[in-house]
Amino acid sequence: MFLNALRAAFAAVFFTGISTFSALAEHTGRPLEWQLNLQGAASPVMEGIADFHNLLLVIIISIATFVTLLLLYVIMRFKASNNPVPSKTTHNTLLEVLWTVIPVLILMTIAIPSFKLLYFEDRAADAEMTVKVTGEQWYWTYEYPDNGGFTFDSMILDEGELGEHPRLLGVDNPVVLPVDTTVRVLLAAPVTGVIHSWAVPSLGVKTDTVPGRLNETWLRINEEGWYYGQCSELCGPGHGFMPIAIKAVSKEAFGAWVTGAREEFARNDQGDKLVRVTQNIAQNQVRQ
Ligand SMILES: [Cu+2]
Repeated sequence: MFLNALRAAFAAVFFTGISTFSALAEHTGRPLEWQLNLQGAASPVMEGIADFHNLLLVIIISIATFVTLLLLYVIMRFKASNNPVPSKTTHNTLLEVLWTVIPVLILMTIAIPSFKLLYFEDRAADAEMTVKVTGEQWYWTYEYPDNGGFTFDSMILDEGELGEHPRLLGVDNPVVLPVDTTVRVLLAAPVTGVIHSWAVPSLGVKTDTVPGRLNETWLRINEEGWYYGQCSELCGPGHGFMPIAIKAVSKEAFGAWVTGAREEFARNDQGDKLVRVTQNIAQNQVRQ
């Protein structure tokens, strides 16, 4: 408890300085130990989110500093010993106009880029390919309708199989996507299922998969590499064990992967997946 409070205080103090450099932060595609601030941006949407976050931080800190200094001044200047005869002023037109107009201007400064970003994130007008994500209990299924329509399940790796993947974030079948390609992502869950959320922080994506509804978002990955995320809607006992791993590759490598994947997943026997989900949950819960 105390440690958490200390950590929060530490974060608050150093947040300002570090976030100034966040625009320069290298994207890692994964969380780092003792990380402060957002994960480095690897997509146009996440770059927009990071810039907007930094703008808000400047505004928030400026307001908090101004109010604190004003309060200290008033406390000292108007305390009883310094100000024995209190003023009976009740109105000041200029001041009242100012404290109405200035907040309105500040809110406009926030609202305009906020709505611009919101609509930019909403959907891609000119997507080059589509991937469908289905939130299952408790793993993800991916479908590539434009590339031959193959489907596969993506399950968490056991600790012994992790290799270079971070703990609880590695999967057996990652989502492979080409870089510099606008990808429309359709998201759903089986009607007998529950709500999940498909979230990859460094790509600025977080959209719910809702039973009986088709949601849409998009992403465009700037660089090759691995990008990790997690289900971000509390969905049941397997919620912490359904990671998302995206492997971003060149367009040529993606073409080659599609050719192999169409064959591999055409004869994919998924009969044992319920058994695997149960095993994954049991093993990971024991470890915690
Ligand atoms: Cu979940």
